[in-house]
Amino acid sequence: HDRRIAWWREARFGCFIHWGVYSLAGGEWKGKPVKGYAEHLMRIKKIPLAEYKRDLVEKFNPQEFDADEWVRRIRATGMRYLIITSKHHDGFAMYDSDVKDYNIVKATPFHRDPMLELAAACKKYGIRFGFYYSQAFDWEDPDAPGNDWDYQNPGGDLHLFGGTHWFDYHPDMLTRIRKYVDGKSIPQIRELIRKYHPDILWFDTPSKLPFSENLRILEEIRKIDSTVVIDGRLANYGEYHFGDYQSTSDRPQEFFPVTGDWEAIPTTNESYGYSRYDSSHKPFSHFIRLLAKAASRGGNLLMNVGPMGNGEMDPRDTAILYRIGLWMQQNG
Ligand code: JFZ
Repeated sequence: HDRRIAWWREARFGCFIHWGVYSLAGGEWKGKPVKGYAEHLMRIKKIPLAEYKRDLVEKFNPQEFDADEWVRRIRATGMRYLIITSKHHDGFAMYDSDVKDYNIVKATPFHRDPMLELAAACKKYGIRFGFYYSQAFDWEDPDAPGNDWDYQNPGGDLHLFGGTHWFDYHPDMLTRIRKYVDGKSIPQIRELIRKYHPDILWFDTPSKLPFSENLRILEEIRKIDSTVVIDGRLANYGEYHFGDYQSTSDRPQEFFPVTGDWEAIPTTNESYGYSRYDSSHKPFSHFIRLLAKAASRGGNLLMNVGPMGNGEMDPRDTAILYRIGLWMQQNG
């Protein structure tokens, strides 16, 4: 564990990126602003899969995407690692997957693999690289928890605290959950490891799967990769977590714990995915203070940005990154 996490302990500052076909909608649906996390669009508006495909997937063509430019910007900000959404809750793979055709190379007019390009750019500029992967929620898979509009599957709401153990009341879901985990989650995680050799894997919303399933995923990862760093949201049981470090809540004022290896994940505004109507961006000085606070308490800051559907970063985000970079240059 100590050897595995050594680079992460020194890194201190990283870039979290939420980018997917939902970025094209940018927090707007049928001409109206949508409240909440922009990456939760499909769930919030209960968009049928067929419509989500037709209006977002088949239109996703981020021609302005330039991996080199993103990574140079991240490096200039003083960030030392990058974690990007390889698959968020919508179930859509932002990389070339052999497991399912529901991915950016096979299902969009873009036909490129941005994760391959980012992995190469990170290697070139000495930035550690890894993936967010939604192992639990998957609104595309008919057997996964979460989609109660196409499939009537339970576990639909985010229900972070109140909705745990929902599967105890739906024993019928257990075999189907296993089918999803064995048919999509584990094979896709394996392929991410084999194809892109990530330094870190970031999992989320563990309460959407039985603990035993999350643990099984962890075991499968460790069978083929003993060095990839794993966040604490994959398998946790109350206070105990089986990852390499603990992820705090998204609210940085609740920075916890103050001991052990931990990471906070503030986003620039109130949404992780790009939202054109959310202009609640904090000043750059806010993040400098968070960084100092985290570092002084032995934690990392994984600061989130939400690039746009055309592949460019949001100018409101890059303005903040630029100012942080200047400060880092002067105060190192
Ligand atoms: C989850 C995701 O649902 C969200 O879209 C985003 O990816 C974020 C990083 O993680 O949302 C959460 C999960 C946990 C908490 C808050 C938001 N929490 O514990 O406070």
